[in-house]
This record gives sequence, structure tokens and C-alpha cells, in this order.
Amino acid sequence: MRAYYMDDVDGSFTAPHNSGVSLDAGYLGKLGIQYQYNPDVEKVAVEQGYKNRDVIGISKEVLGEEEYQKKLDIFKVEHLHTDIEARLILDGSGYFDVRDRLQNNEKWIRIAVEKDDLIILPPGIFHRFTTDDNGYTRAMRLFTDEPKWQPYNRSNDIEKDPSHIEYLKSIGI
Ligand code: KMT
Ligand code: NI
Repeated sequence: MRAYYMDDVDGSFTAPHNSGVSLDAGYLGKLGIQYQYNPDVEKVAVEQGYKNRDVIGISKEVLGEEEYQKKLDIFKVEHLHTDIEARLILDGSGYFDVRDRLQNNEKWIRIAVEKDDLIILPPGIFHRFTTDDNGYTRAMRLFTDEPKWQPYNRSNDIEKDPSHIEYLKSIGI
């Protein structure tokens, strides 16, 4: 896992866009994001109460060109979920981008993940996802008892959602 502020340079969304300013797991923790390398999945599932899981493969080869594009078009739009988003990368790599609400300008943080990275985004955090230039991510998605992982794209209304208000409170805003 590597995390950094994104640059403002135009170009392919799947390019790294590394501004050169790195952030560590401790800083991500302040945003309510949990990170573990090569975790014991069964232990994490018990500790955090994840009762459901599935595996998603995101690549042209796995999904076909059209379905791949469709998926990326959904994931790349800024959204939140009312439940956690827990992903263990099984193979390949990709980028989770999260808003840094601790800064006034809400800069995008890009979190580059690869095999054996587990990332857990808290409910209500605005984020998005993309594969990187390798074009392949295989991930286990872990869900709590009743998965509520429908994406809600950012809008004035969704900013008032209790999950987002709660999230802001949890990070001290
Ligand atoms: C989401 O909701 O942002 C996702 O599921 C991202 C893809 S999982 C690697
Ligand atoms: Ni999401």
C-alpha cells in the first residue's frame, strides 16, 4: 500500500497521478480508514463481524471489454456507502481514492493497493475506485450481516445523509 495526494495533471485516470506527497497508514487512520497487510481473513471477519463475502475480478479478460468499461465508469464516480467497504486484494492492483476531509480543500488521496492489502473504508466516506494501468484487480469483498453497499453518488442531498454526518463526527468535524 502506498498513499499520496493526487496531482492535478490531466491525463488518464488510471495513471498514478502521484504528486510526490506521501501519506502513511497513521494518517489514513485519522480519516477512519483501516489498513492491514496480509491479514488472517477469518480472524478479521470474526473481529469485525463480517458474515458475507464474495470475490470480484475486474479486467477486460474477466469481464469483457464492455462490462469492464461499465464497471469502471460506476466505480470512478465519487460515492459513499452506508456500510463499510472492506476489500482484500487477492491479485493485481488498483487505486482507492478518498477525500481528505481534514483539509479544507478536500484533496484526493490516492491509495495504491496490491496483493495482500486489506483496506477498510468507514461508512459515509466519499471515495472512488479504479484499476491502474495494469488493468486488473481481483478482490475479496467482505460485508457485514446485511450488506448495504449500494453506491450513492455525491450530491448536496447525499452530503446530508446520516452516514456522512456520522462519518464527519467520527473524524472530529
Ligand atoms: C466500490 O464500491 O467502490 C467498489 O466496490 C470498488 C471495487 S472493489 C475492488
Ligand atoms: Ni465504493
